[in-house]
Amino acid sequence: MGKLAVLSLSVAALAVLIGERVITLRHVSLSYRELTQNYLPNCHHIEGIEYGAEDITILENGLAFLSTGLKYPGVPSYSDDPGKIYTLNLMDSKMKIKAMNVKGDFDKDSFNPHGISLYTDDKDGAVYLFVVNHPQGNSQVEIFRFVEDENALQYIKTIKHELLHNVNDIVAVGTESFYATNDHYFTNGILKFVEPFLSLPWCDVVYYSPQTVQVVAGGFLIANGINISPDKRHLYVSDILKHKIVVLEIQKNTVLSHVKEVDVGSLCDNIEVDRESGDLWLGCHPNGLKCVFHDPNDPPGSEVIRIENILSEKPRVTRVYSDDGSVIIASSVATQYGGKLLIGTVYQKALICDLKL
Ligand SMILES: [Ca+2]
Ligand SMILES: [Ca+2]
Repeated sequence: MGKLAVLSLSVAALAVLIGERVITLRHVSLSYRELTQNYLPNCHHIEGIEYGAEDITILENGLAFLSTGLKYPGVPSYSDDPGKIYTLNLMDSKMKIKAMNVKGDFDKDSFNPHGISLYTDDKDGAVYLFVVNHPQGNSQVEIFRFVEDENALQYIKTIKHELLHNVNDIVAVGTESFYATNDHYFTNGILKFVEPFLSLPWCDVVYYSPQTVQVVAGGFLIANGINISPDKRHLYVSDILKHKIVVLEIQKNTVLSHVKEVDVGSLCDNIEVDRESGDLWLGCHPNGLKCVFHDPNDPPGSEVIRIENILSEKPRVTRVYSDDGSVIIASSVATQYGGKLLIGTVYQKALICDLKL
């Protein structure tokens, strides 16, 4: 066969591959989906949040922690300022955020917080905030102790490990131990783009303790949210491009068994778990393609999904809130407390609404 014929065949094969990939990615990103608006009463933006609150979690007493100002490849960033952690007291009708002061030998200028998780030590009641941090684009986990009377975070330690290479979210299970999700397999910029383009399911969940670090679950397309059931027996992992929440049972810290996958029909990001009912609250992207292009004239919308009775044979998946992006863009987390629903986003605002359950 002549060189020209080989070249022609190669170009044709590449064109077929790219065409197949484009069609697949349009389905994966749910780009055909029509969103039905579904609003809640008394929604308003949280004053002072303009550059995202990618993750939010709430203490038992109603104090919410917001991880803000994320800078991440492929995600717009409208501020050069370092990221910050804010608190918002949901028991206080003023609903004003407060920036947390970070104490100790910690580099605040490169702080780039992403997923967060709270852990309360049963022994002494001390509260720890675990934060995924990306200084200079790296991945590491910071552990802080919450100093309540000063609304401050006392820096304790930084954890880096080669298995914690693309950490997105985290759930703390001890004062120094956690499960974390990697949202990519590769660390190289081009390969990180190729990985989801080829739908390579190579993302994983890592268990970390001072004694043991190991991959405990794999096969995720992009694992970008993780949390634990109130009885600490099950882990929930969001596999955003498969539109599924994966349920894993913790046999031992390092031994997980696959229980089931629940379809959510949306690209869900972080997972918050109601400590009383065990319900899952999910901040989701209804249209992934719009998230990639983030055109201000055709913005990505937002969606909040609740899953009740996830361990039963018939989990109930409910769309609690939907917006086409005219109110809030690219929601990544939703969590509720005392009749209020908080919605955070990757790079834009945060919203608080009344919840009618
Ligand atoms: Ca989280
Ligand atoms: Ca996330």
